[in-house]
Amino acid sequence: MSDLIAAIATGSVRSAIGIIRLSGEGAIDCADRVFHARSGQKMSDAPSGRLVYGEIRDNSGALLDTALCTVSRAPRSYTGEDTAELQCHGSPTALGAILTELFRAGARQALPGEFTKRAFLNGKLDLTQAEAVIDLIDADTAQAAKNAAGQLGGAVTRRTDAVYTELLDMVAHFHAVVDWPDEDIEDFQLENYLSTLEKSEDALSALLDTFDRGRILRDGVRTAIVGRPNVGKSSLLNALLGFDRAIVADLPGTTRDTVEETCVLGGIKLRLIDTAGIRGTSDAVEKLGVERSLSAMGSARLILAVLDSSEALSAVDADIIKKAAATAPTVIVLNKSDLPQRLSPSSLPAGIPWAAVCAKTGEGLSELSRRASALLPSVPDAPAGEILTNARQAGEVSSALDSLRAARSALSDGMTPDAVLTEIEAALTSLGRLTGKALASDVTDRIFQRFCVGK
Ligand SMILES: Nc1nc2c(ncn2[C@@H]2O[C@H](COP(=O)(O)OP(=O)(O)OP(=O)(O)O)[C@@H](O)[C@H]2O)c(=O)[nH]1
Ligand SMILES: [Mg+2]
Repeated sequence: MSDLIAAIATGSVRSAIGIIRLSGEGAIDCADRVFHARSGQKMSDAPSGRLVYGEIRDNSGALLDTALCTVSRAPRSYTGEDTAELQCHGSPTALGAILTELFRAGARQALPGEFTKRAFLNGKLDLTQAEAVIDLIDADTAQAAKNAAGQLGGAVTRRTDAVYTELLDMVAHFHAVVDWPDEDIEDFQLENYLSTLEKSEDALSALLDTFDRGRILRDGVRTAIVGRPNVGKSSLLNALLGFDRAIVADLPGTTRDTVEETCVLGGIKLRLIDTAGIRGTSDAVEKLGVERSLSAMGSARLILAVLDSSEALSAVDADIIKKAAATAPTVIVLNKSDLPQRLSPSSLPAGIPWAAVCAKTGEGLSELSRRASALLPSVPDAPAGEILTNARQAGEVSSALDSLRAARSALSDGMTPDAVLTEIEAALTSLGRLTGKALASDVTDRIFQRFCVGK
């Protein structure tokens, strides 16, 4: 067991309950030094998982809080070590004082993520699950939370494990034949494994295909709001956010710099970027703003091209729409729908979705949200957790896939089994890195399990 760590698990905001967690060598004894059960029972004598009511006192005996304490013993705990949890009142000041007492009693401050790191090192979670913990905590939308929860339940690993096991069988078979020539092991024929390779490739590429959607789930869609000055871009930003973030004024050229804010629209997280109105200008600062608008448009995943529908479509409007549509999926926003209309939707370029909106009242925003969602990738019916959201994980799946493709082309080029197997082992190493397991011991275990070498 590792050294004893302690931390406030519930953050530093005032709340009804605040939890302090202890894990490692001596966790339960340490809890006993500051926590005194009303019943007089020691936590070291309490059964695992039972909530015990009592008092927390400092080393001079002064009462710091009344609390519930629970202990879990290794290996049946979150970290796999002895742990104790103190459920105190959620006062950051009182929690700080209790933590200080625990430090006095032998614990040290846990580093960020250290409890989960220990859970991983002790085999309680694999790497994808450990990463899901932080994704779940950080999730901004219900869908993102659901997916992270699914990953925490091991959904990513379940998908890749089937591939890992089949490839491992293949490698183990090869090594068994080469390394144990005297054993009665069925001859290794690479061709017999062609369908395994194809199936594995399909499974990994289907998983990788979910990453585009996954990135959106986790990080949100970079969405640029662009248009001529004064068409109502900042008003649209404020309307989508539900609060006044950007300055709105009846003065063209109000927004000079880009303004970024996050909102959730139709269950999708958008990272909105309000930009300076695009026009030819001699003002040096405004010119810089316009350059930023164009660069925000260039890096956007979605563009909202705003027009003032109380005016006829101008050449600048048409140019902005053309640029936007050539850059990223675009929705035309016909703003100011409350004013007499001079812009007919029929004058808009065909094939680009549009929505009539009044940024002042919020009318039409749900239609806009439907049009925008329709442009974003969706994974129909992907069960929760089976969408890849993490760039590291996607990188490993992608390199495993590259290795499998290389293996298959080596096979069809008539290369030796050795050359093909090297690629497959590379794929296994990538999949092993995905979940955090080491390949060498897996191959050895498999050889003995499957082929009963030496009995
Ligand atoms: N009637 C009406 N006026 C609107 C609407 N949306 C915005 N406005 C007005 O249009 C003017 C310009 O709005 P802004 O949101 O500042 O426009 P902008 O596109 O951000 O302008 P710049 O930052 O200068 O590029 C303000 O007077 C707003 O009150 C709308 O839906 N209806
Ligand atoms: Mg503005």
